[in-house]
Amino acid sequence: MKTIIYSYLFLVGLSLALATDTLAQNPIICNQFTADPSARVFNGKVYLYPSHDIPPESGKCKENWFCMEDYHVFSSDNLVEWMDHGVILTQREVPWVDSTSYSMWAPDCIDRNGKYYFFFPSQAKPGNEKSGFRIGVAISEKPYGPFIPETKPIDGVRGIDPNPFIDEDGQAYLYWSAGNIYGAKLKDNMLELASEPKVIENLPKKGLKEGPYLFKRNGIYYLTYPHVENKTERIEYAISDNPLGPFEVKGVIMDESPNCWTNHHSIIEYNSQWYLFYHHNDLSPHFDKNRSVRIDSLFFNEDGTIQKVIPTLRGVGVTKASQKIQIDRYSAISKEGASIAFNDSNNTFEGWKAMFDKANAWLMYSRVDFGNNKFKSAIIRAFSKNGSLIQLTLNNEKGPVISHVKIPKGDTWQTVKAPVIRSIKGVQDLVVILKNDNTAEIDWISFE
Ligand code: FUB
Repeated sequence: MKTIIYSYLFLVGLSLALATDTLAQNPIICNQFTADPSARVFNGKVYLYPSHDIPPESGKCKENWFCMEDYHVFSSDNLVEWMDHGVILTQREVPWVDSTSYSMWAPDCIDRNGKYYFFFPSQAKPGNEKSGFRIGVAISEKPYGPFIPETKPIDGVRGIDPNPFIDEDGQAYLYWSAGNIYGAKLKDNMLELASEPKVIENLPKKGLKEGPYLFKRNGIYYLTYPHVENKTERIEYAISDNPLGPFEVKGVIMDESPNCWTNHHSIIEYNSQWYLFYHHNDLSPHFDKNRSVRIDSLFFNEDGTIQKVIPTLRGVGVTKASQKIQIDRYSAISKEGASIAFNDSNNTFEGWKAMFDKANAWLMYSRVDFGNNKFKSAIIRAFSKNGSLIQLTLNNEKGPVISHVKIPKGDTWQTVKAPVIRSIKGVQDLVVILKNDNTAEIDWISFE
């Protein structure tokens, strides 16, 4: 799968935007690993502050463990195209951080009085009783940096997964985890605690809790957190009428994910829709410490409770018909004869392909925007050893046919064009069906 990511390289004061392809499906960023997504809305845009997993190199990081040396920030105004603003902070730049620890874990960011406060955990330099995981702050005038780190971590805080929150009355709070979830008031300078840390009570007693994320909606404080109820983490929530509790546990937002021990999330409202940002190890199926950020829509019930979010490959947002539509990020799939696989299992950043091996097998990819254009051709990048016939329909596999695409037999990938046989307007669900008994593999589909 390909994505459009704009990377900014700051070279001698010159910023250069690089376009690669990243387009709205899950995971949202496919040219690097990203985890622990803290999403924030600043000045009408969504900013994403994830952790940056890297593959552990021997001698550098502990084997089979997290390896994280810096942070990037990404932004988007449609949740589909993400701009990578590059590295905003590295372990080398923070005076109190042990720069050999590769433990720049889950961060978060908040704005106050025109400044952006980036909270991050890391291992403090060894040698005194204050080493271990501490939480520090770096400050910027802009959401995308440059961030200047404070010389010392926050006094009185030991742990990981910082989450700042500012209430409507202007009082700021900091939440973090260290087995339990802790909370305290912050001073207006956002750099010091204004109250003693307190364990947030009434959360599940058994099983690790971490990654707190607190938000307020209609006067209710929602404390959301990954918790190991069974074997791996699932995302749960509790509510209160006070930011420091007592909270009442309300339920599960996302069930345990197969193959990935951790989950970590944030929740935002953007353009009148709520979203859950979370992570999974899509691009690293055999090593769950190299994770990737996903987004799915989140809905509330009338009484303020949260509906469970079922993870999808399709993710959120609309894909333009003229773009490369990665149908392997499907919304629905036939019971048999269709599957997905990596294009190159040795380089998962090359994305996925859809595979068909039975007549009438299909995949549906929802929300393709055909606009008002009269598209004349469908284009498919495909591979078919013995030649195959692909039918494109709208809505479902029995819906109106928009194109018949003949994939000639061959030993290599081919880009094949076929006429669109009816006018298509607006946002439509696209269905791709194999119509004969030969096999076909499809990388992407597009319209022109
Ligand atoms: O990313 C490292 C750690 O994994 C985070 O701090 C936890 O929340 C878990 O996601």
